[in-house]
Amino acid sequence: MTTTTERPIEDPQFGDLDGNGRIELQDALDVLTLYSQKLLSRKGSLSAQLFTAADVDGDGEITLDDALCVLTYYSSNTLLHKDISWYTITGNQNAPDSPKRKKN
Ligand SMILES: [Ca+2]
Ligand SMILES: [Ca+2]
Repeated sequence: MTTTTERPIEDPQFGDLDGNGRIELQDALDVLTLYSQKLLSRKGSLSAQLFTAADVDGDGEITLDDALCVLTYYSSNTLLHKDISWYTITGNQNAPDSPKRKKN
């Protein structure tokens, strides 16, 4: 599979859009950027992998809610050192820590 990304995004993971292994403020900003690009109809070269990484609540769209979820994850886990799962924040059954997914 060939990828055409504007930025050197190595391997975007769920909520970790720049693929650096950490959920940080930058990842929330990246979701916001994708959201604003969508508003401007500049869909461009958004790969399926990046879309899945950005659509953390799994409703099939990249919206402000997704950015807020990433921000919540970042502030809860990184800043406040709580242990809050993606599933708790987003209710997304396809989240990597969803109990449904762990069964498989
Ligand atoms: Ca990151
Ligand atoms: Ca979404």
